[in-house]
Amino acid sequence: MATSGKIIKCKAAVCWGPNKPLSIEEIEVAPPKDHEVRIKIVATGICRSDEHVLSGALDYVKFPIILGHEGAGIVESVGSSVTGIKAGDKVIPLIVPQCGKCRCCLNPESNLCYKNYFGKCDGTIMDNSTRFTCKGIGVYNFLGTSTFTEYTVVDDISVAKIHDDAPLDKVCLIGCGFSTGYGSAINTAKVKPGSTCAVFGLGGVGLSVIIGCKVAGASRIIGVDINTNKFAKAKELGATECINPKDYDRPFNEVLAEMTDDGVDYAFEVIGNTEVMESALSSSHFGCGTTIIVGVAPSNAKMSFDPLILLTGRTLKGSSFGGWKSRDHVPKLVCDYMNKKFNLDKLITHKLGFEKINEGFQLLCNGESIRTVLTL
Ligand code: CND
Ligand code: ZN
Ligand code: ZN
Repeated sequence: MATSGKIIKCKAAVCWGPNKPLSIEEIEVAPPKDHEVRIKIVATGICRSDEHVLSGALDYVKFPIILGHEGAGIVESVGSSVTGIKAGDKVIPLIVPQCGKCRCCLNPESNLCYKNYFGKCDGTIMDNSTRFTCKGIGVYNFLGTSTFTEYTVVDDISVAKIHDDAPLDKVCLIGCGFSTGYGSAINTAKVKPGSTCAVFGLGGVGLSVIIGCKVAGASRIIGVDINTNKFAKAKELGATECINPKDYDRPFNEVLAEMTDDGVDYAFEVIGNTEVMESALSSSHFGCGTTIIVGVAPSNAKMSFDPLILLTGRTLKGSSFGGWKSRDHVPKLVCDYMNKKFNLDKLITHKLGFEKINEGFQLLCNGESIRTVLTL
Protein backbone atom coordinates (compact mmCIF):
# COMPACT_ATOMS: atom_id res chain seq x y z
CA MET A 1 0.00 0.00 0.00
CA ALA A 2 1.14 3.55 -0.74
CA THR A 3 0.81 4.50 2.93
CA SER A 4 2.84 1.54 4.23
CA GLY A 5 5.75 2.62 6.44
CA LYS A 6 4.51 6.22 6.55
CA ILE A 7 2.68 8.27 9.14
CA ILE A 8 -1.04 8.49 8.27
CA LYS A 9 -3.00 11.64 9.02
CA CYS A 10 -6.67 10.87 9.62
CA LYS A 11 -9.73 11.72 11.68
CA ALA A 12 -10.31 10.37 15.17
CA ALA A 13 -12.68 11.08 18.04
CA VAL A 14 -10.35 12.19 20.83
CA CYS A 15 -11.50 12.10 24.44
CA TRP A 16 -9.59 14.90 26.19
CA GLY A 17 -11.07 14.14 29.61
CA PRO A 18 -14.21 12.92 31.39
CA ASN A 19 -17.54 14.73 31.05
CA LYS A 20 -16.55 16.44 27.80
CA PRO A 21 -17.94 15.67 24.36
CA LEU A 22 -15.61 13.72 22.10
CA SER A 23 -13.76 15.94 19.70
CA ILE A 24 -13.19 14.96 16.07
CA GLU A 25 -9.54 15.84 15.44
CA GLU A 26 -6.89 15.23 12.85
CA ILE A 27 -4.41 12.79 14.37
CA GLU A 28 -1.20 11.16 13.21
CA VAL A 29 -0.97 7.39 13.27
CA ALA A 30 2.60 6.05 13.16
CA PRO A 31 3.40 2.88 11.19
CA PRO A 32 3.12 -0.45 12.99
CA LYS A 33 6.27 -1.68 14.75
CA ASP A 34 7.42 -5.27 15.19
CA HIS A 35 4.40 -7.57 15.85
CA GLU A 36 1.87 -4.78 15.22
CA VAL A 37 -0.88 -4.27 12.66
CA ARG A 38 -2.27 -0.98 11.32
CA ILE A 39 -5.98 -1.22 10.51
CA LYS A 40 -8.38 1.02 8.57
CA ILE A 41 -11.49 0.90 10.79
CA VAL A 42 -14.66 0.58 8.69
CA ALA A 43 -17.35 0.28 11.38
CA THR A 44 -17.52 0.41 15.15
CA GLY A 45 -20.24 -0.03 17.75
CA ILE A 46 -20.60 2.10 20.88
CA CYS A 47 -20.51 0.01 24.07
CA ARG A 48 -21.35 1.13 27.61
CA SER A 49 -17.71 0.56 28.62
CA ASP A 50 -16.71 3.49 26.38
CA GLU A 51 -19.33 5.62 28.12
CA HIS A 52 -17.99 4.55 31.55
CA VAL A 53 -14.77 6.38 30.61
CA LEU A 54 -16.61 9.44 29.31
CA SER A 55 -18.62 9.72 32.52
CA GLY A 56 -15.47 9.37 34.66
CA ALA A 57 -16.57 6.06 36.24
CA LEU A 58 -13.20 4.40 35.53
CA ASP A 59 -10.68 6.62 37.29
CA TYR A 60 -7.62 4.64 36.18
CA VAL A 61 -8.05 5.69 32.53
CA LYS A 62 -5.50 8.22 31.25
CA PHE A 63 -6.17 11.10 28.88
CA PRO A 64 -6.23 12.09 26.14
CA ILE A 65 -7.42 8.77 24.81
CA ILE A 66 -9.10 7.28 21.76
CA LEU A 67 -11.95 5.07 22.95
CA GLY A 68 -13.88 2.42 21.03
CA HIS A 69 -13.38 -1.35 21.30
CA GLU A 70 -16.11 -2.89 19.13
CA GLY A 71 -14.76 -2.36 15.63
CA ALA A 72 -14.00 -4.11 12.38
CA GLY A 73 -11.78 -3.05 9.53
CA ILE A 74 -9.23 -3.84 6.86
CA VAL A 75 -5.50 -4.25 7.40
CA GLU A 76 -3.54 -1.34 5.91
CA SER A 77 -0.05 -2.64 6.71
CA VAL A 78 1.75 -4.96 9.10
CA GLY A 79 4.97 -4.55 11.06
CA SER A 80 7.88 -7.00 10.89
CA SER A 81 7.47 -10.51 12.33
CA VAL A 82 3.70 -10.53 11.76
CA THR A 83 2.53 -13.86 10.37
CA GLY A 84 -0.88 -14.96 9.11
CA ILE A 85 -2.21 -11.42 8.55
CA LYS A 86 -1.55 -9.22 5.52
CA ALA A 87 -2.67 -5.91 4.01
CA GLY A 88 -6.22 -6.17 2.66
CA ASP A 89 -7.41 -8.78 5.19
CA LYS A 90 -10.67 -8.13 7.02
CA VAL A 91 -10.05 -8.16 10.76
CA ILE A 92 -11.58 -7.54 14.18
CA PRO A 93 -9.36 -5.95 16.87
CA LEU A 94 -9.55 -7.88 20.15
CA ILE A 95 -9.98 -6.53 23.69
CA VAL A 96 -8.57 -9.78 25.08
CA PRO A 97 -5.40 -10.88 23.29
CA GLN A 98 -4.39 -14.50 22.84
CA CYS A 99 -0.62 -15.02 22.93
CA GLY A 100 -1.14 -18.77 22.83
CA LYS A 101 1.78 -19.42 25.20
CA CYS A 102 0.91 -18.21 28.71
CA ARG A 103 -0.67 -20.23 31.53
CA CYS A 104 -4.16 -18.85 30.75
CA CYS A 105 -3.86 -19.35 26.99
CA LEU A 106 -2.74 -22.95 27.57
CA ASN A 107 -5.66 -23.64 29.94
CA PRO A 108 -8.79 -24.61 28.00
CA GLU A 109 -10.96 -23.25 30.84
CA SER A 110 -9.58 -19.69 30.61
CA ASN A 111 -9.82 -17.07 27.91
CA LEU A 112 -7.66 -14.47 29.54
CA CYS A 113 -4.07 -13.93 28.44
CA TYR A 114 -1.23 -12.77 30.65
CA LYS A 115 -0.67 -10.05 28.05
CA ASN A 116 -4.10 -8.49 28.64
CA TYR A 117 -4.84 -4.77 28.75
CA PHE A 118 -7.08 -4.91 31.86
CA GLY A 119 -4.11 -5.74 34.08
CA LYS A 120 -1.82 -3.30 32.28
CA CYS A 121 -4.41 -0.54 32.29
CA ASP A 122 -1.90 2.12 31.31
CA GLY A 123 -3.43 3.14 27.99
CA THR A 124 -0.68 1.61 25.87
CA ILE A 125 -0.16 -1.44 23.69
CA MET A 126 2.40 -4.15 24.42
CA ASP A 127 5.53 -2.06 23.85
CA ASN A 128 4.21 0.44 26.46
CA SER A 129 3.53 3.27 24.00
CA THR A 130 0.89 4.10 21.39
CA ARG A 131 1.04 5.13 17.74
CA PHE A 132 -1.33 8.13 18.11
CA THR A 133 -0.41 11.82 18.25
CA CYS A 134 -2.76 14.81 18.18
CA LYS A 135 -1.48 18.40 18.01
CA GLY A 136 1.94 17.10 19.05
CA ILE A 137 0.55 15.34 22.14
CA GLY A 138 0.68 11.56 22.60
CA VAL A 139 -2.78 10.01 22.79
CA TYR A 140 -3.52 6.88 24.83
CA ASN A 141 -5.06 3.64 23.57
CA PHE A 142 -8.18 1.98 25.05
CA LEU A 143 -8.24 -1.79 25.71
CA GLY A 144 -5.59 -2.40 23.06
CA THR A 145 -8.08 -1.58 20.33
CA SER A 146 -9.08 2.17 20.02
CA THR A 147 -11.61 1.95 17.21
CA PHE A 148 -13.00 5.53 17.22
CA THR A 149 -10.44 6.49 14.58
CA GLU A 150 -10.05 5.94 10.85
CA TYR A 151 -6.76 4.13 11.53
CA THR A 152 -5.54 2.28 14.61
CA VAL A 153 -2.48 0.18 15.45
CA VAL A 154 -2.90 -2.99 17.51
CA ASP A 155 -0.69 -5.87 18.66
CA ASP A 156 -0.75 -8.90 16.39
CA ILE A 157 -1.91 -11.07 19.32
CA SER A 158 -4.96 -8.77 19.51
CA VAL A 159 -6.33 -9.13 16.02
CA ALA A 160 -8.44 -11.84 14.39
CA LYS A 161 -8.51 -12.32 10.63
CA ILE A 162 -12.12 -12.96 9.58
CA HIS A 163 -13.96 -14.15 6.46
CA ASP A 164 -13.39 -12.04 3.32
CA ASP A 165 -17.15 -11.66 2.78
CA ALA A 166 -18.04 -10.69 6.36
CA PRO A 167 -20.23 -7.54 6.55
CA LEU A 168 -18.05 -5.30 8.72
CA ASP A 169 -20.93 -3.01 9.73
CA LYS A 170 -22.58 -5.99 11.45
CA VAL A 171 -19.75 -8.23 12.66
CA CYS A 172 -18.10 -5.31 14.46
CA LEU A 173 -20.43 -6.28 17.33
CA ILE A 174 -18.52 -9.57 17.58
CA GLY A 175 -15.61 -7.40 18.77
CA CYS A 176 -17.34 -6.90 22.12
CA GLY A 177 -21.06 -6.68 22.93
CA PHE A 178 -22.43 -9.68 21.11
CA SER A 179 -19.58 -12.09 21.95
CA THR A 180 -19.43 -10.93 25.57
CA GLY A 181 -23.11 -11.57 26.23
CA TYR A 182 -23.54 -14.68 24.09
CA GLY A 183 -20.39 -16.30 25.47
CA SER A 184 -21.32 -15.53 29.08
CA ALA A 185 -24.33 -17.81 28.63
CA ILE A 186 -22.67 -20.46 26.44
CA ASN A 187 -19.14 -20.66 27.86
CA THR A 188 -19.11 -19.15 31.32
CA ALA A 189 -22.49 -20.21 32.69
CA LYS A 190 -22.79 -23.24 30.39
CA VAL A 191 -26.57 -22.80 30.49
CA LYS A 192 -28.34 -26.16 30.32
CA PRO A 193 -31.47 -27.09 28.36
CA GLY A 194 -34.65 -26.61 30.38
CA SER A 195 -33.06 -24.21 32.86
CA THR A 196 -34.34 -20.88 34.19
CA CYS A 197 -32.28 -17.72 33.62
CA ALA A 198 -32.58 -14.10 34.75
CA VAL A 199 -30.77 -11.37 32.84
CA PHE A 200 -30.35 -8.06 34.71
CA GLY A 201 -29.84 -5.26 32.18
CA LEU A 202 -31.22 -5.41 28.65
CA GLY A 203 -28.66 -3.38 26.69
CA GLY A 204 -26.62 -4.76 23.81
CA VAL A 205 -24.66 -7.10 26.07
CA GLY A 206 -27.67 -8.28 28.12
CA LEU A 207 -29.73 -8.98 25.00
CA SER A 208 -26.81 -11.04 23.68
CA VAL A 209 -26.92 -13.05 26.93
CA ILE A 210 -30.58 -13.72 26.11
CA ILE A 211 -29.64 -14.91 22.61
CA GLY A 212 -27.08 -17.27 24.21
CA CYS A 213 -29.55 -18.60 26.81
CA LYS A 214 -32.05 -19.32 24.05
CA VAL A 215 -29.49 -21.12 21.85
CA ALA A 216 -28.49 -23.18 24.93
CA GLY A 217 -32.11 -24.29 25.35
CA ALA A 218 -33.16 -22.45 28.53
CA SER A 219 -36.90 -22.86 29.04
CA ARG A 220 -37.43 -19.60 30.96
CA ILE A 221 -35.49 -16.42 30.32
CA ILE A 222 -36.54 -13.54 32.56
CA GLY A 223 -35.43 -10.09 31.39
CA VAL A 224 -34.97 -7.49 34.14
CA ASP A 225 -34.63 -3.76 33.47
CA ILE A 226 -35.81 -0.44 34.89
CA ASN A 227 -36.42 0.82 31.35
CA THR A 228 -39.55 -0.97 30.15
CA ASN A 229 -38.89 0.26 26.59
CA LYS A 230 -36.30 -2.53 26.40
CA PHE A 231 -38.85 -5.30 26.96
CA ALA A 232 -40.24 -5.68 23.43
CA LYS A 233 -36.85 -6.37 21.88
CA ALA A 234 -35.86 -8.67 24.75
CA LYS A 235 -38.97 -10.77 24.06
CA GLU A 236 -38.28 -10.74 20.34
CA LEU A 237 -34.80 -12.15 21.03
CA GLY A 238 -35.93 -14.89 23.41
CA ALA A 239 -36.98 -13.52 26.82
CA THR A 240 -40.05 -15.42 27.96
CA GLU A 241 -41.08 -12.63 30.36
CA CYS A 242 -39.75 -9.23 31.42
CA ILE A 243 -40.06 -7.45 34.75
CA ASN A 244 -39.20 -4.06 36.23
CA PRO A 245 -37.83 -4.16 39.80
CA LYS A 246 -39.39 -0.73 40.37
CA ASP A 247 -42.86 -2.30 40.16
CA TYR A 248 -42.23 -4.05 43.51
CA ASP A 249 -41.77 -2.67 46.99
CA ARG A 250 -40.02 -5.72 48.41
CA PRO A 251 -36.56 -7.23 47.82
CA PHE A 252 -36.37 -8.25 44.20
CA ASN A 253 -34.80 -11.64 44.97
CA GLU A 254 -38.02 -12.53 46.83
CA VAL A 255 -40.04 -11.66 43.75
CA LEU A 256 -37.85 -13.87 41.56
CA ALA A 257 -37.82 -16.68 44.14
CA GLU A 258 -41.62 -16.79 44.06
CA MET A 259 -41.69 -16.81 40.30
CA THR A 260 -39.07 -19.56 39.92
CA ASP A 261 -39.55 -22.17 42.66
CA ASP A 262 -36.90 -20.66 45.00
CA GLY A 263 -34.52 -19.04 42.55
CA VAL A 264 -33.09 -19.12 39.07
CA ASP A 265 -30.49 -21.56 37.80
CA TYR A 266 -28.48 -18.75 36.19
CA ALA A 267 -28.46 -15.03 37.00
CA PHE A 268 -26.48 -12.58 34.86
CA GLU A 269 -25.59 -9.04 35.94
CA VAL A 270 -25.11 -7.01 32.76
CA ILE A 271 -25.26 -3.45 34.09
CA GLY A 272 -22.18 -2.79 36.23
CA ASN A 273 -24.08 -1.96 39.43
CA THR A 274 -22.80 -3.68 42.58
CA GLU A 275 -26.20 -3.56 44.30
CA VAL A 276 -27.72 -5.35 41.34
CA MET A 277 -24.84 -7.87 41.47
CA GLU A 278 -25.80 -8.63 45.08
CA SER A 279 -29.46 -8.89 44.11
CA ALA A 280 -28.60 -11.23 41.21
CA LEU A 281 -26.57 -13.43 43.55
CA SER A 282 -29.44 -13.74 46.04
CA SER A 283 -31.86 -14.41 43.20
CA SER A 284 -29.94 -17.52 42.18
CA HIS A 285 -31.10 -20.80 43.71
CA PHE A 286 -29.55 -21.46 47.16
CA GLY A 287 -28.49 -25.01 46.34
CA CYS A 288 -27.58 -24.95 42.66
CA GLY A 289 -27.71 -21.41 41.27
CA THR A 290 -24.90 -19.75 39.34
CA THR A 291 -24.40 -15.98 39.04
CA ILE A 292 -22.27 -14.45 36.32
CA ILE A 293 -20.94 -10.90 36.58
CA VAL A 294 -20.58 -9.33 33.15
CA GLY A 295 -21.12 -5.63 33.96
CA VAL A 296 -18.12 -3.42 34.67
CA ALA A 297 -18.56 -1.64 38.02
CA PRO A 298 -17.16 1.86 38.66
CA SER A 299 -13.63 2.00 40.11
CA ASN A 300 -13.56 1.36 43.86
CA ALA A 301 -17.13 0.00 44.00
CA LYS A 302 -17.40 -3.03 46.29
CA MET A 303 -19.79 -5.94 46.37
CA SER A 304 -20.77 -7.11 49.83
CA PHE A 305 -22.55 -10.27 50.90
CA ASP A 306 -22.73 -12.77 53.73
CA PRO A 307 -20.44 -15.66 52.69
CA LEU A 308 -23.10 -18.08 53.92
CA ILE A 309 -24.96 -17.22 50.73
CA LEU A 310 -22.35 -19.23 48.81
CA LEU A 311 -21.94 -21.99 51.38
CA THR A 312 -25.25 -23.62 50.55
CA GLY A 313 -24.13 -24.26 46.98
CA ARG A 314 -24.30 -21.09 44.96
CA THR A 315 -21.56 -20.27 42.44
CA LEU A 316 -20.33 -16.76 41.59
CA LYS A 317 -18.28 -16.19 38.43
CA GLY A 318 -17.14 -13.37 36.20
CA SER A 319 -16.76 -13.27 32.47
CA SER A 320 -14.71 -11.06 30.20
CA PHE A 321 -15.30 -11.23 26.47
CA GLY A 322 -17.74 -14.07 27.10
CA GLY A 323 -15.03 -16.60 27.81
CA TRP A 324 -14.02 -16.83 24.14
CA LYS A 325 -10.37 -17.49 23.34
CA SER A 326 -10.28 -14.48 21.11
CA ARG A 327 -8.10 -15.29 18.10
CA ASP A 328 -9.39 -18.89 17.93
CA HIS A 329 -13.06 -18.10 18.29
CA VAL A 330 -13.77 -14.70 16.72
CA PRO A 331 -13.28 -15.98 13.14
CA LYS A 332 -15.62 -18.89 13.97
CA LEU A 333 -18.25 -16.58 15.47
CA VAL A 334 -18.13 -14.51 12.27
CA CYS A 335 -18.73 -17.70 10.22
CA ASP A 336 -21.52 -18.77 12.60
CA TYR A 337 -23.15 -15.38 12.03
CA MET A 338 -22.76 -15.69 8.25
CA ASN A 339 -24.23 -19.22 8.44
CA LYS A 340 -27.19 -17.80 10.40
CA LYS A 341 -26.51 -19.77 13.60
CA PHE A 342 -27.49 -16.57 15.42
CA ASN A 343 -28.70 -13.16 14.32
CA LEU A 344 -27.21 -10.03 15.83
CA ASP A 345 -28.77 -7.58 13.38
CA LYS A 346 -31.60 -6.74 15.79
CA LEU A 347 -29.09 -5.38 18.30
CA ILE A 348 -28.24 -2.59 15.86
CA THR A 349 -30.89 0.07 16.34
CA HIS A 350 -29.00 3.04 14.86
CA LYS A 351 -26.43 3.69 12.17
CA LEU A 352 -24.62 7.02 12.09
CA GLY A 353 -21.71 8.61 10.29
CA PHE A 354 -18.57 8.76 12.41
CA GLU A 355 -18.83 12.54 12.88
CA LYS A 356 -22.13 12.01 14.74
CA ILE A 357 -20.41 9.98 17.48
CA ASN A 358 -21.61 12.27 20.30
CA GLU A 359 -25.18 11.79 19.11
CA GLY A 360 -24.56 8.04 19.34
CA PHE A 361 -23.49 8.36 22.99
CA GLN A 362 -26.55 10.51 23.68
CA LEU A 363 -28.83 7.78 22.30
CA LEU A 364 -27.16 5.24 24.62
CA CYS A 365 -27.46 7.51 27.66
CA ASN A 366 -31.12 8.30 26.93
CA GLY A 367 -31.83 4.56 26.79
CA GLU A 368 -33.04 4.95 23.19
CA SER A 369 -30.45 2.79 21.41
CA ILE A 370 -29.22 -0.74 21.88
CA ARG A 371 -26.22 -0.51 19.60
CA THR A 372 -25.33 2.42 17.37
CA VAL A 373 -22.90 1.43 14.63
CA LEU A 374 -20.72 4.26 13.33
CA THR A 375 -19.39 3.95 9.81
CA LEU A 376 -16.06 5.52 8.91
P1 CND B 1 -26.36 -0.59 28.29
O1 CND B 1 -26.22 0.68 29.02
O2 CND B 1 -26.80 -0.57 26.85
O3 CND B 1 -27.38 -1.56 29.07
C1 CND B 1 -27.55 -1.55 30.46
C2 CND B 1 -29.05 -1.75 30.77
O4 CND B 1 -29.18 -1.83 32.20
C3 CND B 1 -29.93 -0.61 30.30
O5 CND B 1 -31.00 -1.13 29.53
C4 CND B 1 -30.43 0.04 31.60
O6 CND B 1 -31.75 0.54 31.50
C5 CND B 1 -30.35 -1.14 32.57
N1 CND B 1 -30.21 -0.73 33.98
C6 CND B 1 -29.48 0.27 34.49
N2 CND B 1 -29.58 0.29 35.84
C7 CND B 1 -30.41 -0.75 36.18
C8 CND B 1 -30.89 -1.27 37.42
N3 CND B 1 -30.55 -0.71 38.58
N4 CND B 1 -31.72 -2.35 37.39
C9 CND B 1 -32.07 -2.92 36.20
N5 CND B 1 -31.65 -2.48 35.01
C10 CND B 1 -30.81 -1.40 35.00
O7 CND B 1 -24.95 -1.33 28.43
P2 CND B 1 -24.25 -2.51 27.58
O8 CND B 1 -25.24 -3.58 27.32
O9 CND B 1 -23.48 -1.92 26.47
O10 CND B 1 -23.18 -3.01 28.66
C11 CND B 1 -23.62 -3.61 29.87
C12 CND B 1 -22.49 -3.78 30.85
O11 CND B 1 -21.53 -4.70 30.31
C13 CND B 1 -21.70 -2.48 31.12
O12 CND B 1 -21.36 -2.42 32.49
C14 CND B 1 -20.46 -2.66 30.29
O13 CND B 1 -19.39 -1.90 30.77
C15 CND B 1 -20.24 -4.15 30.46
C16 CND B 1 -19.28 -4.78 29.50
C17 CND B 1 -18.55 -5.86 29.94
C18 CND B 1 -17.68 -6.49 29.08
C19 CND B 1 -16.94 -7.71 29.55
O14 CND B 1 -16.09 -8.24 28.82
N6 CND B 1 -17.25 -8.24 30.73
C20 CND B 1 -17.49 -6.01 27.80
N7 CND B 1 -18.19 -4.93 27.39
C21 CND B 1 -19.10 -4.32 28.20
ZN1 ZN C 1 -17.72 -3.55 25.50
ZN1 ZN D 1 -1.57 -15.63 26.60
